[in-house]
Amino acid sequence: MMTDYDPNNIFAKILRGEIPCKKVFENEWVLAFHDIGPKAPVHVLVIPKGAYVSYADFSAKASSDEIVGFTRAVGHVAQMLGLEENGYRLISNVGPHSGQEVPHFHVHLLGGGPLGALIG
Ligand code: DGP
Repeated sequence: MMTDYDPNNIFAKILRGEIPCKKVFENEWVLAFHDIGPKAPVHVLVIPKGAYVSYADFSAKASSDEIVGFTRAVGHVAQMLGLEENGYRLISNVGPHSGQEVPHFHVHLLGGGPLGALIG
């Protein structure tokens, strides 16, 4: 299922500054920005700066520094946005069954209000 990285995907264009985004946070490892079609009061996407198609690709190929940098940045963004107090949800879609639209690895960070049960 793992496909080659398409350097013309939308998030690659956002990373290159070719398409604008509402930036929330950036460091050497990640860019975080508001989703164009929010599914919760707060809906932010966190993407690594490296070229990875999906979580599967990222977890297999990224360096330990990138993985730690990304993981910490997701936590930092959640805290920055004030989501720690009442909680939030992290989702990463991988491949066609999940409905992954954009083939650049990303985590959806959803919160800011009750989200409803996803599982259970
Ligand atoms: P996924 O299905 O997990 O690949 O989610 C992709 C998300 O990306 C989806 O929630 C909508 C969002 N999205 C798509 N195009 C753009 C864009 O140009 N800008 C922003 N900010 N978000 C986008």
